[in-house]
Amino acid sequence: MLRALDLAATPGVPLGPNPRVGCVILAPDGSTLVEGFHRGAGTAHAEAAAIATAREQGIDLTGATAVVTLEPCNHTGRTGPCAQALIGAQVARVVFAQSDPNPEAAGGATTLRDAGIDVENGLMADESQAINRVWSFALAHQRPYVTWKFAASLDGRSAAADGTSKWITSRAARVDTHRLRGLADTMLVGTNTVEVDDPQLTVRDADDHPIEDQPLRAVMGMRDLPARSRVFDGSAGTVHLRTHDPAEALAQLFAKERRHVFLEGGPTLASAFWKAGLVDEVVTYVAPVLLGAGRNAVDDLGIHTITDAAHLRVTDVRVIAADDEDTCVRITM
Ligand code: AOF
Ligand code: ZN
Repeated sequence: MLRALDLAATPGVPLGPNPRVGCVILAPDGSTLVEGFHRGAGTAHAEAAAIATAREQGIDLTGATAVVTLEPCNHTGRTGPCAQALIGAQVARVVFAQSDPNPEAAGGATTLRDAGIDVENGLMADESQAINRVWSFALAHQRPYVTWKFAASLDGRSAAADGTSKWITSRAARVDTHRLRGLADTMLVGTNTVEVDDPQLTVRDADDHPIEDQPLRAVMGMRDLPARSRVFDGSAGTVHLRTHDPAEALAQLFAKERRHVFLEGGPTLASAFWKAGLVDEVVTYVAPVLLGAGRNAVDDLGIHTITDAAHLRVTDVRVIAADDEDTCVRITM
C-alpha cells in the first residue's frame, strides 16, 4: 500500500477533477506483478492501467492480490468500471485504502465481494485521504474546496491611504503565490477586482512565463465586465458567474467539475465567503511593512466583540525570502 500511495502521488497528476489513485498487483508469493496509477480525467483508472500493462506484457493475474489506494469504481464514467475489470482479470483478493466518497462510483467493494473476491478495506485510509484532501472534501461537501489568499502589511492593510497598492509583498511571495495558484483548478475574483486591478489571473513561473494547463478564471458578480479586461486575453479559460451569492457561485463551479477554488478577490468578496462559512483554508502573506492607514485587507466580518473573534488554527508558517529585503511570512490556517 505504501508503494501504491507513492504511485498515486506521482507529481503533476492527475489533471482535472479526478482523485490520485495508485495500484500494485501482487502474485500469491507477494512479489509485484504490475503497477499502475491514474493520470487524469478521461485516462485509465489506476487498476485499469495496471491490468492493461499486465495484458500487454502477457502477465496472468489469476489469483493475484490488487492493492489500491481507493475503492475500485463500480460505474461507467469516462472509463469503464474497475470492479468488473478486476473480476475479469480473476484476481483473488482486493485490498483498498479509502472508500470512494463519490456516490456515482461507489459500491465496488460489494460488487467484488458478490463475485467471490476477498475484499479488505481501510488499510492506510488516512494517508489516501490526505493525498486526496481537496478531492475528498469536494465530493463530501458537493462543492469546491476554497482557499482564500490575501496579502497584507504588518498592520493588516492591503493598500496605502491614497489607494496605491502595488507590491506590498515581495517578488518571492508573488512567485510563491503562482505556485499555489497552480495547485488549484480555479481562480476566483469579483467583478470589482477585474474593473479596478485588471488582473490576468494566470499561473506564471518565476520568469513570468505562462504554465500549460491553466486554472479556470472565474469572475463573479452581476455587473458586465469590460471586454478588454485581461481575463479575456485568451491565455486561459474564463467564466463570468452572474451571482453575488458565494454558495451559488461554488455550485456553478462544482457543476463545471471544479474542485479547488483559489479565492483572490478583494475584501468584500472574501468577507462574503467568510460570512457564508465557505472558506476552508486561509493563506496569508504578511509583509514587514507598516502603512499606518489605508484599506483594510479584510472587511467587516460582523464581529463586534472579542468573544466572537474568529480563531484560526495555524497549520504552517514559512519565511518567504529571496534576499534580505524580500522577506515576508506566509501563514496557512
Ligand atoms: C479515477 N482514477 O484510478 C480511480 C477512480 O469519470 P471517470 O470514469 O474517470 O471516473 C471518475 C471516478 O472514478 C472518480 O471520481 C472516483 O470516484 C472513481 N475512481 N477515479 O479518476 C482512478 N480508481
Ligand atoms: Zn475505476
